[in-house]
Amino acid sequence: MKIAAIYDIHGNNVALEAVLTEVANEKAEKVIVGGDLVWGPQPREVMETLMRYKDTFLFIMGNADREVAHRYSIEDGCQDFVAEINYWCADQLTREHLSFLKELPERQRMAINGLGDVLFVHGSPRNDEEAIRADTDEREINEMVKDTEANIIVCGHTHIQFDRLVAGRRIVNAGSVGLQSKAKGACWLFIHDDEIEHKETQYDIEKAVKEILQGTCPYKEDFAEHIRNPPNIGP
Ligand SMILES: [Mn+2]
Repeated sequence: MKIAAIYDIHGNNVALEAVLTEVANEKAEKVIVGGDLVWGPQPREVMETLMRYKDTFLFIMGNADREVAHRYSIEDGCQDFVAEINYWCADQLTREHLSFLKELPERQRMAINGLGDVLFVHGSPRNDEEAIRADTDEREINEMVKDTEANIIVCGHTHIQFDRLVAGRRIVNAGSVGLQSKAKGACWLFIHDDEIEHKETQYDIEKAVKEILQGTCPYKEDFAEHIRNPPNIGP
């Protein structure tokens, strides 16, 4: 079984298209889209791309999908620029897109030959806003994972790939397709046989920048700068 896990697309459609091309070339039989699909500069383009696969891919919700779909504001605890982008993204989407985002499930769980029970979540198994990082303390992780029996947990949310044996589990972060830190390319996971492989697909960053700057996203210059020069620290 070949499975692709593509997380944190964050409204970067050029990166998404490049990853989907590689996923198809690798002949992945299942694709899991790990949340935070649209919060970013090209929400409509990304949703239109993903909707071609709505009946074949598996999806989970990221915190930003909920925030966009329900138009979270400063009163809901968002920073002002986050709230501004939430509203703008929601305005770009159709009613169908918004209901699709609202109905995304929290998790996907799969028995994979050679690997066992694998749980796919956005943040941590207990909360999609909770960050698991390469250096998160084991005691903190113990609390986050104690209610799941899965021996492997695939997560995202923090936009940097890692693969750790911690808290009695293997925890693998897929990295971010469209708003990566510590990587120039579009990051994702390729699971094949009993291997979990980190992938980084090179994509046309200047094409993405051009499309972003032609659009009307608030803070579009910041998004363009981010994907040209990804920071070393995740969100
Ligand atoms: Mn997130």
